[in-house]
Amino acid sequence: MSQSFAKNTFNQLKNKAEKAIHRGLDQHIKLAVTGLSGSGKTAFITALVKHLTSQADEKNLPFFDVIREKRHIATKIVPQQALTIPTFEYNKALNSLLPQEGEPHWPASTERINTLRLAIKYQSNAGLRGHFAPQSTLYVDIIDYPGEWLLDLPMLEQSFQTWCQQQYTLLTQTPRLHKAQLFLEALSNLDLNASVNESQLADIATQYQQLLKGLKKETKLAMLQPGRMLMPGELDGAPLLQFFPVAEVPDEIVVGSNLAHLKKRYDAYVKEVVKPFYAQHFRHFDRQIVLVDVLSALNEGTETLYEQSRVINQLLNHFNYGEAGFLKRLFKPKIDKLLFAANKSDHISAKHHKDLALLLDSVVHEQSNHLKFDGVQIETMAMSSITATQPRQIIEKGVMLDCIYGKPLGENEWLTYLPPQPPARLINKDEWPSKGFAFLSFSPLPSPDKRLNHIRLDHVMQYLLGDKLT
Ligand SMILES: Nc1nc2c(ncn2[C@@H]2O[C@H](COP(=O)(O)OP(=O)(O)OP(=O)(O)O)[C@@H](O)[C@H]2O)c(=O)[nH]1
Ligand SMILES: [Mg+2]
Repeated sequence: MSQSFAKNTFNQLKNKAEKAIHRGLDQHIKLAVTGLSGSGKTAFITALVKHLTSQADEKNLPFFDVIREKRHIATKIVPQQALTIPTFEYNKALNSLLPQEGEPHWPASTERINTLRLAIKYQSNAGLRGHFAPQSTLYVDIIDYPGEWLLDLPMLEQSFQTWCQQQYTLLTQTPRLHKAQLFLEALSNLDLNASVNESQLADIATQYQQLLKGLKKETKLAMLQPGRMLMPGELDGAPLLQFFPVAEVPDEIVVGSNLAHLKKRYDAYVKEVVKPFYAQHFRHFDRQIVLVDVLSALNEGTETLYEQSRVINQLLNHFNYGEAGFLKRLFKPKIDKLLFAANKSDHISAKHHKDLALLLDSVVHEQSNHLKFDGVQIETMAMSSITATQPRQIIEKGVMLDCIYGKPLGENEWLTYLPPQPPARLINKDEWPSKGFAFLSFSPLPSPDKRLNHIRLDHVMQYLLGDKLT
């Protein structure tokens, strides 16, 4: 009997110790904000900081437990841990959304990697019950980066040969084919087996870069590689970037030939650019939000929507997932909670948010099924980091219409408009509406009281951080 008493006491102590260590370990988390270019990463981070640092009230964030339970003390940006990476320019982003004077505008597209650390000070539940550590701080590390750079991650597993097969095939199909004519013509004049001709390679690489830039500007196609051709950062003009896909790469390549040079540059790009970027910044996350701009993809049609779906599913292969017991996390952090967010849901009426979430659910179904099996918690939500519209109900011919009101991007007039209903699952070409979809984009709303509005950002915070703030 005394033995079992001792065992029970020991177990209780062990439990307590584990809980204490657990609490200690949970003081830091790394949040992966993932999304293709234009999906809303920078806007999301700006909104997260703004709401936590200056709008953290119950009315604004009712579904974030730490706020609703009045346990949030204060949040602020604190010095980051990574000293070699520039700091996220929060004030710059906020000033463009809430300017002292003039029209608000969206923050610019991100050109280099940057980071930010948030400290959330709160009253722990344990503290409320009269135990030790009444106040705790959760540090949240976030990085922001050009979405284009994310597109390179699949290249980590591809040889020059397999990359060419994939990319060249895409260039010879709709919707790329007619835009790729000039590049394909220039390529047909290149003798791959001839001795290297640096200037010809540079010219064709420039053509390829123009093609990628044109595709980026005019479409929402997601498979545009190499990403640094679109957003070179410090690599602008480097020979490392002067490569492009060719029709066929034989197993044996003539030494010193044009083809040998292309392969060498591809290999160097993967080894010296993609790998270090991945190794330094894309490991060791604890939580992840994947922002997806499903509505813009719908605007363009089936090819874009399916390509976006393929790329997102592929990208997720590059993060570490799994159940994160405290010992496991100590040695190898893993993402144990993942949120797929159908962003910019303020572009549609509220009654269709559910359809949007269901559509995203079917876009990511392949990976999420797989990850759920491995014990990862997954949720899909329609949200908006920064709402740019207001709901308006209009009665037309006796029927109540749920419209939205806002200023379409690049226009001067305000508009009340009835947005289309998104499909509630991935639809194929035959099911696609004959006129396609036409969702509008909007400028940010002016805000005299200097507050930002959101849709379900509090649900997002609760899902990603709530359990770390108990
Ligand atoms: N209506 C609405 N539009 C948004 C929202 N978030 C982003 N946008 C729009 O999407 C655009 C891109 O958002 P960013 O936050 O710059 O996207 P990003 O993922 O950081 O893009 P890169 O820096 O290019 O990788 C913005 O300029 C806005 O037009 C949102 O919550 N609501
Ligand atoms: Mg950005």
